[in-house]
Amino acid sequence: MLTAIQAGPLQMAGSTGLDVQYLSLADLPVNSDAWWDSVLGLAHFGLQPFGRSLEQIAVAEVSSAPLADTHSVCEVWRAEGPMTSGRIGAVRFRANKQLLYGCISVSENPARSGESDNEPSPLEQATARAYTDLFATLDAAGYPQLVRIWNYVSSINRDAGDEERYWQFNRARQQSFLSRQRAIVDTVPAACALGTPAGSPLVIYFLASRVAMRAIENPRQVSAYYYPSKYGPSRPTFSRAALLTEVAGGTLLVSGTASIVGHESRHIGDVSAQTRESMANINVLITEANRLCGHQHYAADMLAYKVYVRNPADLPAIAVELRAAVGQHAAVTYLHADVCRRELLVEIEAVSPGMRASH
Ligand code: 3EB
Repeated sequence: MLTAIQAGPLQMAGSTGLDVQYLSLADLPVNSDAWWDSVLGLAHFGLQPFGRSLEQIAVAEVSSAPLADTHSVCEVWRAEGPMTSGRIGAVRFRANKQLLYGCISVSENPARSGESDNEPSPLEQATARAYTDLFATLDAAGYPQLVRIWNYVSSINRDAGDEERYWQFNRARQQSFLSRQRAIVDTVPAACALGTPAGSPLVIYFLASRVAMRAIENPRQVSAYYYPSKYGPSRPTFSRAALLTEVAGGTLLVSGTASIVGHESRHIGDVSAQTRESMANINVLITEANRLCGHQHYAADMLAYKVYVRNPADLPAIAVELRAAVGQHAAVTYLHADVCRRELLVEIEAVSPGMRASH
């Protein structure tokens, strides 16, 4: 009787909720259709290929190694079905009624050298191609609101011509938003942009929605879309966090967050202090999210974290600070990756768990 009463409203609340799990390859079931039915998308992190072909599931393959005993980590996004899967251009996607997960991998074409003044560099061309197909997918599938984008750019700190590759990525990204008549301030998606090993393709995965999300900025930081031009001629197009509305599960998605106050990098050379500053920024975003939703719903110890570490030797120092900030129970996944400013040693992103009644 009690179960029957609870099943009604709780199932409703959970019908579009979003959840994330971090699993090793060995944890993925081979023969359980039911388990895969509620997978919205998957991102695999490791130097080896994912190695399984799943017809209905879109798998992003990111060549960043986990800094743990396992060779790979699977980030599994879950939502309630029914779901449909498909492909538009180079994007693979899977979607339920309100949310779409998509991923894309584009190789840079070195034959198009980009040496001449007018021709976009290979990275800019790859970025433009990826975002063209990404926006085409949102239009065709009907999920207009970009919520969160993960960008993995090979050799992100390397100089190319007289600028950094991250600057080229920023130019092409901003241009892609503009050419689609999309906003490049205020209502932009949460995001991150990390460096992968030389020669890796550009890998992008993303979440989009049929319902609105709230973009959140950090009062301690200048919005990235208003950074001064010393950080590159084209500003980065992202918000500090995205908050899905309650109908979409109320999930909080915190962008890649680093040791930046105002617009300046802080604590150069001190990885422990950079970790503390990054967590101070995330705590401010949690406070902002609670203010927007009107009650104390989000807390640091209930988020799941992904931590990008530039130098693997820094892992112990980072882990000490992180546990002090988030407690022993929060899920934390460490990955080896370059952060987009050379002086930044660590970057942290986070997701609130789903509010789903089941699983
Ligand atoms: C920063 O706050 C650090 O270019 O998409 C964080 C999150 C960073 C997203 C992006 C970059 C991006 O500026 C770097």
